[in-house]
Amino acid sequence: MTTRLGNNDPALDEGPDPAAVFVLDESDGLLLGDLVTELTADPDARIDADGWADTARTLSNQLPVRLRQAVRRFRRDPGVDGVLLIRGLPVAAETLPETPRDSGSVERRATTSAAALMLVSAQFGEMGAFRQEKSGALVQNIVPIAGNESFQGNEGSANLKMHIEDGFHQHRPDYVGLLCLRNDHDNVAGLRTASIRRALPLLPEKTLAILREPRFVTHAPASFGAGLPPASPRPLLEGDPADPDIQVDFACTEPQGAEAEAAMAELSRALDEVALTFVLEPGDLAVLDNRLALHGRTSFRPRYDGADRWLQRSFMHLDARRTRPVREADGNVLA
Ligand SMILES: O=C(O)CCC(=O)C(=O)O
Ligand SMILES: [Fe+2]
Repeated sequence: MTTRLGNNDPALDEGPDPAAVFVLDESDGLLLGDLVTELTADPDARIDADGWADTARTLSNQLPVRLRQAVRRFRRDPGVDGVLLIRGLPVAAETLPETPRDSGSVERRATTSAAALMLVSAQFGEMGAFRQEKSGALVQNIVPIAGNESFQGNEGSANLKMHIEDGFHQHRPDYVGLLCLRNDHDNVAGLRTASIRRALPLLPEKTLAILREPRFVTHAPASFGAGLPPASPRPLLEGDPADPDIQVDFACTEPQGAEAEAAMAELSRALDEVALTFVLEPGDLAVLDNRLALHGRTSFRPRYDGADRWLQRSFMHLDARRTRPVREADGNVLA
């Protein structure tokens, strides 16, 4: 993994807060390997069926203590960057199949990387997915799709604008996990993140006051398909003015009027200035606190030859009870 700050000032090339990087050591790896073996033993097992995720949740309590401590700390205080980078997860790089090329690609089989992703995700919260996106699968493949190069969504390969995941949705995930299985051929695709905690001091109070008013409409992203009710105007910053939550999608949020538009442009500039870029390596899992940190992606050139960039994504909610009204039969899929 390499990281750099978004302002391209080499003097500031310090990457994320060091406390926000967790590297699995050899004994952690062995322990995690045993849990993965247990979850992947049955070749017919399906992640989204038959209580597989329940087993993953139970087994996740046997993850290395150091890792569970880091996750618990991050849940209490996600730090100035709102991202925890966990390095060294098993992804079976030697036997990894070709990068999927189908639109809407998901992983239903209990593969090594999917099992590792679910085990760690289960310590952050309840794994969930939206029925309207990626068919509600808990493990979603993030891969470039031919013909969708300029798409503002996970199937594109052009610069992907900064966004909170599912900012339009009442039950947007509290955490998003992105596990790298394979980076792009040129090793230039970067996950970008930017936290409101870092950007806040750069914004004048006059601008912040506008961002706290309900003057912004966030629409569902293209990946959600059509048929959702129209969104109503909301603030972009909510909660304690000194440490607010942020909800904005620079591809899907529409400011209402010139003043709101100018404030949103200022917010965008401030976030760009503090953004981090992570060129992830296989086995790197970035977990974002979706209340504080936006994410996006730099552009890259896919070849569609089976060796393209491949991430697996998970969503986590902190409270299963809060999402219960929209989860059918108390399952993992949000309607
Ligand atoms: O490709 C990436 O690094 C991030 C894509 C993205 O925004 C997502 O999968 O939610
Ligand atoms: Fe995203």
